[in-house]
Amino acid sequence: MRVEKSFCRLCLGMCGLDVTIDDEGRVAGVRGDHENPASQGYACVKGLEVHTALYGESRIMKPLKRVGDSHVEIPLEQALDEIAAKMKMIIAEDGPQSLGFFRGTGTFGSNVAIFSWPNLAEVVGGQKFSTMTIDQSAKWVVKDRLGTWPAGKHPFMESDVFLLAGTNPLVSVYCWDMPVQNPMKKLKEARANGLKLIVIDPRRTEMAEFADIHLQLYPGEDAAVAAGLIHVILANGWEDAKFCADHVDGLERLRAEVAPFTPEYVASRAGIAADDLVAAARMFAHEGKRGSVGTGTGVDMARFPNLAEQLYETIGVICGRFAREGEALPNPGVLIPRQPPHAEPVSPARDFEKMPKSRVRGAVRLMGESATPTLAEEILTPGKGRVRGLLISGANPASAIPDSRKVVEAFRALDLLVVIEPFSTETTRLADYVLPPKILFEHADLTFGLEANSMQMPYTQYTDALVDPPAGSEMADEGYIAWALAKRLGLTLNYFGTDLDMETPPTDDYLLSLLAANANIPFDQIKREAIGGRIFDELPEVRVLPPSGNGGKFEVMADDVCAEMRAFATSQPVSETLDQASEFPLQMISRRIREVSNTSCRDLPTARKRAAYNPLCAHPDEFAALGIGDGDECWVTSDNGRIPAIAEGDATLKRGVVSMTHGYGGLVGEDIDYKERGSSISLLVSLDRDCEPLQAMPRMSGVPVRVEAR
Ligand SMILES: Nc1nc2c(c(=O)[nH]1)N[C@H]1C(S)=C(S)[C@@H](COP(=O)(O)OP(=O)(O)OC[C@H]3O[C@@H](n4cnc5c(=O)[nH]c(N)nc54)[C@H](O)[C@@H]3O)O[C@H]1N2
Ligand SMILES: Nc1nc2c(c(=O)[nH]1)N[C@H]1C(S)=C(S)[C@@H](COP(=O)(O)OP(=O)(O)OC[C@H]3O[C@@H](n4cnc5c(=O)[nH]c(N)nc54)[C@H](O)[C@@H]3O)O[C@H]1N2
Ligand code: SF4
Ligand SMILES: [Mo]
Repeated sequence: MRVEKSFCRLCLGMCGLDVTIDDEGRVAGVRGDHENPASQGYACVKGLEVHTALYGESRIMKPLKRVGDSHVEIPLEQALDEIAAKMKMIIAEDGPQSLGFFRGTGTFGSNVAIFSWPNLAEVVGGQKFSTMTIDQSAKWVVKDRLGTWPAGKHPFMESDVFLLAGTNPLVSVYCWDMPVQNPMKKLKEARANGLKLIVIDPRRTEMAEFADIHLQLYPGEDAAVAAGLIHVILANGWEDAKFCADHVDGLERLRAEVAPFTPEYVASRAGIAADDLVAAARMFAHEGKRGSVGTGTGVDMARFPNLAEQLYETIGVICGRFAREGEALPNPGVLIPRQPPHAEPVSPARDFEKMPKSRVRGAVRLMGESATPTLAEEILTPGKGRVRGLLISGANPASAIPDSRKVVEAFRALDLLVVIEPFSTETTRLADYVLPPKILFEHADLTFGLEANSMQMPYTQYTDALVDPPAGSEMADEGYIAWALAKRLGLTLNYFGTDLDMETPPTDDYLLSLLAANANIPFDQIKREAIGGRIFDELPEVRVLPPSGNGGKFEVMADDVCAEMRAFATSQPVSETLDQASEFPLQMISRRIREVSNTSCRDLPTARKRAAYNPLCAHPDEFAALGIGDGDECWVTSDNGRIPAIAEGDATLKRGVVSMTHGYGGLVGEDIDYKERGSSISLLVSLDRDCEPLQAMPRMSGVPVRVEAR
């Protein structure tokens, strides 16, 4: 037995782990690494059982090829030959845009994989898809319409107030604006330093338990709440007037547009108390001096996501809550070095207006990606550019994309479906080829994705490959697969400006060295010193420079935002839809739980024991009003589908709101036992109705439903 340091890669937390390896060279157990300077011993229940996934029954051991209705094993190189031949044929017949490259959250399980698919798509000229456009695509829209402050927001740990809306990092271990490794510890530290917290969420979440003010709104009313907060801030002169004069365009227009959003009006729309709204505005903008606003999936999956996200970000803008001239950035960057930014905004680039739009529904492309909500239609709509071949890495879109009935129909219509996936999933069952990758402790890795997301200190971790893949398996990494396909297509793959040698397969270590090519610390030193994780606090601080004089302006009320504001103001308030006499009187939101991650980890021991199915949660009074008791079987129906569920009372939910965890259920059309596998809430969401017109983002939170006893 020996113990080695590594990190978990089941979610973006990338927690440091002590990995026990037995004499046969297999992982026998893992523990949170108390010496890891970032995660400080924290690991969630999934991480602690992660080794069981390595050797579990659902692990795919060899490349598979579909023959008729079943899969047979096929040697890797033969699979790659056949896949490349099919890709060539599709390109020759219909052009490279007929190939889609889909990247999911599983690519964060290997930091080389994060880049392999986009890089391959780039040289092939295919369409890029990812889960970001069924997640927080509104953030990309807002960057493009509001502008950015390159020096960044006030860091969470140095703030005296923070507003978090639609995010629950204590469970999700994910947030764009809060350090998430060991989030409870970080939150308690920040609170001990005097941080005040405002949480905006329809559920009294684990995070809301720590809030000084919890605005328990109806889902889909964030635009009202954010507009109301801005209204109160501007009405009292609590904005940073100097900052606005220097750096903001459109303030008077903003003032005019938020004028109708009085505390009383917002209170009646959103189901909160007017006094609480005013108190939150005061706490944030008047009493608090440092600190900003962070949002999560709750805001960006509900209706009017672009508007709501924009207004929340605008609160930070008008209060000038950004790192200013002379301040040191919290993280000078280890793998991704930061250049000293100037204390000024970059004007909105509106790149989404410059990219060609999708041929279906005219959805915009964001950051060069096609909109995932249009993928099924891209496949099913005849015409030039129809997606005929789809190559998926680290995703389970047959379950995760809303309206899975339509998605599965589309996947069945493909000429080529390739999935790089370690486990048997709903999507692998539809695939023509499945290529299993090495995972977790089987390959070397670097915490690149963590640094790119929320790491607010100069931290990085390197891990060696600690164990071999299971005996008798044939696995290939995403990096190798992308290289091998590019080679067969006669193309040269490029990582961060470096062309790969297309004669010699790249080693894992070489690809990682490219990830670290621009790092502030030489890769060799990282490999020596960051096993176990290391904060490189010897790196020189990066301080914010004075304005260059060529800076831009934030645009807080552009024409299209203004049009959305008016559409929202005239939309039916959620509070008016909750009448029991209406067809769909309740609002379904999703609920992340510690035991599973999206569609993943459902087969880990604790998930099987504690969370085999996903209950339907609602306030006990809600169930009482419906005549439904705890444990009763019921139906949940939306305008798009009906799923079975079992009721579980939960007083943390607002009346009128019900919640279930997403990622459960089986493949559409398969007969599964709900108590064993749960139900898919994807079936309740429509890809056609209630979408944000710009990027076709469906309404995935605040879905109108009806609940009846079964
Ligand atoms: N109704 C509803 N639907 C939702 C959501 C919701 O809140 N409500 N959330 C949405 C969000 S935010 C997202 S991001 C999507 C998630 O959508 P997906 O990314 O499609 O879902 P995951 O289950 O995270 O899929 C990750 C896959 O990667 C595999 N994997 C794990 N490790 C590796 C690895 O090292 N390499 C490779 N190649 N694969 C690996 C896992 O086994 C798993 O099958 O779901 C969305 N769907
Ligand atoms: N254990 C676990 N961890 C995960 C995942 C997982 O499935 N399980 N998924 C990973 C992924 S892919 C992502 S993107 C991140 C997401 O990370 P988060 O965005 O933090 O996701 P959630 O924990 O679902 O928090 C969303 C919150 O929004 C609230 N909400 C719902 N509707 C609304 C609304 O209309 N308005 C407001 N203001 N709030 C609303 C919900 O009640 C919930 O508390 O988590 C990641 N981490
Ligand atoms: S929070 Fe859990 S799943 Fe995520 S990295 Fe840490 S141990 Fe792994
Ligand atoms: Mo996500």
